[in-house]
Amino acid sequence: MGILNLTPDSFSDGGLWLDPARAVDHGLRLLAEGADLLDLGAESTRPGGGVYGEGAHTVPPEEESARLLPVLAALRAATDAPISVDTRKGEVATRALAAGADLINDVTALSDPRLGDAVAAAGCPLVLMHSRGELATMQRGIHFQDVVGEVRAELAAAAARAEGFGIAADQLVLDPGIGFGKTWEQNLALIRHLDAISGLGRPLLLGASRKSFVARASTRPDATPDRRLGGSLAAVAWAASQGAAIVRVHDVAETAQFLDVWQAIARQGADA
Ligand code: HH2
Repeated sequence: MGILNLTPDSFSDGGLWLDPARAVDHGLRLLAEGADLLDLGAESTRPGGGVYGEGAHTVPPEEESARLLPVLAALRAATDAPISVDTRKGEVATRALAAGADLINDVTALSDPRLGDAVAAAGCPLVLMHSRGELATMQRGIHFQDVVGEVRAELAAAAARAEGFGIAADQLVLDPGIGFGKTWEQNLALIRHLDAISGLGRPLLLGASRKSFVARASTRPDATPDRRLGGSLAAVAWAASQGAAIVRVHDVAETAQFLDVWQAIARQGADA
């Protein structure tokens, strides 16, 4: 899944793709580089209370839609590849689905009931990502006793909530929410034990690309987001080895090559 952020303030690529024509070109480039699907986001969700200070500002649905819809419409006309829209707002999801989006990626796992209604009406896939608390403060006062077990239980509860909207279990993709209300060590534990979440029986998505835990866990804790590819690939390797269905990444060409070679080596092992 190639990330296309149509925002002025995303933590790693904010402001790069504000011009709709450039954004469309970048989306098509990500597909040419090997992405199987795109994730369009028009509101940054970087959490507050930690490394990102007060975090991202909430964007009104009108503004989010105005950033999103021209790019979505142009990409829809240019490609049949699946297009995901990263939004937590039912109003934006409804408009995006009407404009041809194929799936909705909700980092708040149905905080807006109208998003549940929109997905149920469309019958499309929905990514339910784990997070705790409000985006503005979620990096403060983090407390888990058993991060893997608690994230798994809370994702199971989110899946049950989705079914309450009439969303079928087979529409759901689950995501542990790396960086959302977790310490850097807890992020590492979730990646290491992703297979515990696959026990819920749904495909898994991992979004670790360029996140701050990558720098924190490395010998270069000051590495800026554009210098975190190596560590991001380590997370992709752990995701792939535990059967994750989707990795959400900024660096598509490098990740596609990494996975091609990883799989070729794995196949070689199977034949030997
Ligand atoms: N992470 C981000 C945004 N959306 N969606 C899912 N399902 N999983 C994630 O881990 C995830 C996500 C944050 O990354 P990014 O979009 O690069 O930054 P920002 O939120 O600042 O736009």
